[in-house]
Amino acid sequence: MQIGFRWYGEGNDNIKLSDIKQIPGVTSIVWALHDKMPGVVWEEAEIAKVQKALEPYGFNMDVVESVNIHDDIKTASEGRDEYIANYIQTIRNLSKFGVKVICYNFMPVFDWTRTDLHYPLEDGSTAMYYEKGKIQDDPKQMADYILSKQKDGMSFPGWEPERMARLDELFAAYKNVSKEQLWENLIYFLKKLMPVCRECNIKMAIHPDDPPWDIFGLPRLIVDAAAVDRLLTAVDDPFNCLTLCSGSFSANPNNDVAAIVRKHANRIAFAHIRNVRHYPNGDFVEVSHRDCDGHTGILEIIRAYHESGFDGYIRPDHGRHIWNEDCRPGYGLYDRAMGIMYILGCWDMLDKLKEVQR
Ligand code: CS2
Ligand code: MN
Repeated sequence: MQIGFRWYGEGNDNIKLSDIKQIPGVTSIVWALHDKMPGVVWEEAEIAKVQKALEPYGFNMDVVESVNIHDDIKTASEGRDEYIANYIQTIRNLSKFGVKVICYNFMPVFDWTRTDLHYPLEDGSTAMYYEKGKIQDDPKQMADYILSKQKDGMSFPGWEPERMARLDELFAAYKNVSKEQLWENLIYFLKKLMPVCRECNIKMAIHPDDPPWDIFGLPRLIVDAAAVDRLLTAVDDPFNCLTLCSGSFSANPNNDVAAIVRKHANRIAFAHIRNVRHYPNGDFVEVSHRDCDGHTGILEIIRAYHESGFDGYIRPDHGRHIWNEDCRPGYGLYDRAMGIMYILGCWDMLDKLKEVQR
């Protein structure tokens, strides 16, 4: 298991690499070129800049999150093959820098969706909250709210203002895309990529839909264990992998993340550890990584990874905003650093127990 930490890049994140260096165990910076619109080739010179920034700290750049996918690929519109060719060129360019895993998602229009980015928790911190009743029929209202939270030019991945300005057009493009067609489009995309992934030794690791259900009438695919089975079977290739995001799946209390880990450990390239707490009406809030603070079953999930001999990348996912930190929603330094210590604490103890049991 290798620990990663998501960092948005110089000038795009208040967190410094020198801060991350002080968190025990971190070896990988989970990065992206956040100013690239979906569909555009990531050029070698741009990738080289990130490499140069990471080098002094000894961090590797093995995991990219995300190379976002153009809507024409998701909707099978006319630009799809051209955008797939660009994606393939990006894979080739990334491979020159030793990248091993590309995290991506196949969510129509929106990436993660929340209704309150700073919901007050009882301990005085704030965290991201999803109020089911608010996600009804007005996507614009939600998009405006999320966009209003972006400041100092730091846009949220998947929420590019340029795309959000074309919301009507985007919704129209998905109007005739059924769930089955979206599946076909995902499989078409992956099949085109697999030979290149093999050649470049880069795994494509899909992130589940967050939350794992349809919103605003848009179909969402990667929502439960059955969908994971379907994806991994439809393109049964060791380079077709998962980013198993515990918090995204467990927003639906029926999802058993540890069972997915046990079943598919060899196809999980990247693990996100996030804890959520559910409310009876279907709302949920993100909480600390400590098992008993939420309902995700963090201990069981970590145990499942450990027992499976997981040697992929793992990172803490969204955390709370604590100690008055001025940070990106869900992506502060402090709570995620504590998340890492929790993951490592569990992992080291499991290692120890295994050793004494020998
Ligand atoms: C989120 C997503 O759950 C998460 O990690 O912050 O934005 C995620 O990075 C993307 O959906 C991955 O493509
Ligand atoms: Mn995640």
